Parts: sequence; C-alpha cells; structure tokens
Amino acid sequence: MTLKVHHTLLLTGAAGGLGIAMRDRLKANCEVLRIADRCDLGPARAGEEVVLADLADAAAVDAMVKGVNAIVHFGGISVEGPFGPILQANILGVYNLYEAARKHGVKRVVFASSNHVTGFYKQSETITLNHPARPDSLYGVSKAFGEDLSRMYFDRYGIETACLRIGSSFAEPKDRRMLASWLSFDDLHRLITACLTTPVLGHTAIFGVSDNAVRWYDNSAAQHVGFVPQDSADAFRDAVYARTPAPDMSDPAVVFQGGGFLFQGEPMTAHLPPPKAV
Ligand code: NAI
Ligand code: 15L
Repeated sequence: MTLKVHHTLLLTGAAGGLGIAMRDRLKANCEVLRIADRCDLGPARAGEEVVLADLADAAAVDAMVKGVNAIVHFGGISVEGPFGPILQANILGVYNLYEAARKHGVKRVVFASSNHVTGFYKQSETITLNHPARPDSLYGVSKAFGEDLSRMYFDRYGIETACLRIGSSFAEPKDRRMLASWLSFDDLHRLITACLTTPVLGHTAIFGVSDNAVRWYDNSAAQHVGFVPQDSADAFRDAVYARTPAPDMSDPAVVFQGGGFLFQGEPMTAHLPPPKAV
C-alpha cells in the first residue's frame, strides 16, 4: 500500500516532543516534508523544507501553508497554563491555520487534539465519540475549539479533518494512568497514516491510544479511519506498578480521566471538601 498520498506534507510543532518523534517517520508519507515551528529546527535534512513561523502570525502561517497538500498540525501550547499563550497559539493559531488552508486549497488536516477535551469523565467510564466534550482545563477548551472550528471548515468548505484526541504519547507510560492513556510513537504514526490515506475521512474525532487492556475510549464511530494500534502499555505494567504507589481513590487525579491536568493552572475547587462551618 502506498503511503505517499500527498506530495508535500506540512508538520507543525516539529520542534516538540511528538514533532521530533514524527519527523523521520513522516518521510514515508510524502515526497517533501515541510517542518515548521517557532523554535529553531536546525538545517533542512534530505527531503525537507524548514519554516519558522509563529502560529499567531497570520501572514507567516499563510506562507507556511502555501504549496502543501495536507497538514499534520501538532504546533501549539501542549499543557495547561495562563490563557494568553493558549489564546494566541491554540485559538488564534488554529484559526490562522484553517484560513490559510481554505485560501490555498488544502483539503486534509490531521489535528492534534487531546484527551483533555473529555478529561472530566471518570476513569471508570468508557466514552464514545458521541459523548459531549467535558474539558478539564483551559487547554482542553482550546482543543475543543479546534475540533469545532475544524468541523465548521469541513461543513462550509469541505476541508477534511481528523481530530486526534491523543492520550499520552511518550516513549513509554510514565505512571498508572498512562497504562490506559498511552499511545506509542509507532501507533501515533500509524494513526496519522490512517488519517492521511483513508479514502474518505470527512470530519471525525478519534481517540489516540494504543491497544491497552485498560481503556476508557470506544472508537467504533471512527472505523472508517482504519486505525489499528499494534502496541500496548501492558508490556510496561509490572514495571509501572513496581515504581508507583497504590492509587488514592479520594484523589481527583485518580478519579477523572484528565489526571493531573485537573490541578494545573488555577486550583480546582469543586471536588474539594466543603469548608468547615465556624
Ligand atoms: P510540545 O509542547 O513538545 O510541542 C509543541 C510545539 O509547538 C513546540 O515545539 C512549540 O515550540 C510549538 N509551538 C507552541 N506555540 C507555538 C506558536 N505560537 N507558534 C508556533 N509553534 C508553537 O508538545 P508535544 O508533546 O509534542 O505535542 C504535540 C501536539 O500534540 C500538541 O498540540 C499537544 O497539545 C498535542 N498532544 C500531545 C500529547 C502527548 O502525549 N504528547 C497528548 C495530547 C495532545
Ligand atoms: C496532553 O494533552 C499533553 O499535551 C501531554 O503533555 C500529556 O500530558 C497528555 O495530554 C496526558 O494527558 O498525559
């Protein structure tokens, strides 16, 4: 099966953790890989073009997108934090990206959304792609915005998008939560490849996790993508259990799928015990 459906592919966020992990893998998916970030990417390697651009700069984003056939959009703020940078990178930035895609006729985007769009569901629940968003953070809200914006660009302009609700994509699972949320780098590449090559993508969200025995997600509404994960966090289970304490069930980070994100930024208060009467 040919993977090179698109001649020139744009990878944003190429200086980040997942950008670095996908940079070489995505060479299999195109003739030319245009890598972009606001941080230094070093010189172009064989088969690459390098673009420095801030996502909040509409003119720079327009130039970054011009001439590509498809986009893997991984750039942006990747954790909870102050609203200003999230607004610039994840809200204005994703708008700039889709406006540039519309103007330049790009018809397929793979958008790095996040499990934090639905982080306020419990770890005891299995959620489908039809469950409403329950963002656990301003970051999660910004990813929900990207999902909605991309839907509008599909309905109005026919730009197909897969919103990858990535769980935890690292070299290996770091804690017990990631035994459910882990997505290996190779499975992430398989997921991106499926989104780029499926004949009809439309607009869809899809949870990005490996074939972990413990899972919170049901991807059955996105079978048309054709994503079949081949790795599993289970191989790391014994080691993770050995180095981590037993879960404290009164800890919201253990109860909710979003884990520690619930405590980033302004402190969460809804799940704390009520103040004692004086
Ligand atoms: P990262 O933080 O390592 O990389 C993000 C990249 O985006 C950085 O190189 C950064 O310089 C760039 N960036 C940030 N603001 C920018 C701006 N205004 N203009 C241009 N570039 C900008 O994040 P990571 O882990 O590589 O994640 C990639 C994407 O996947 C992010 O969008 C993140 O939200 C999403 N994601 C990642 C998960 C993971 O487990 N690694 C889980 C869920 C979602
Ligand atoms: C994310 O959305 C973050 O970008 C990543 O850094 C991880 O923390 C991940 O979620 C997670 O939930 O583990």
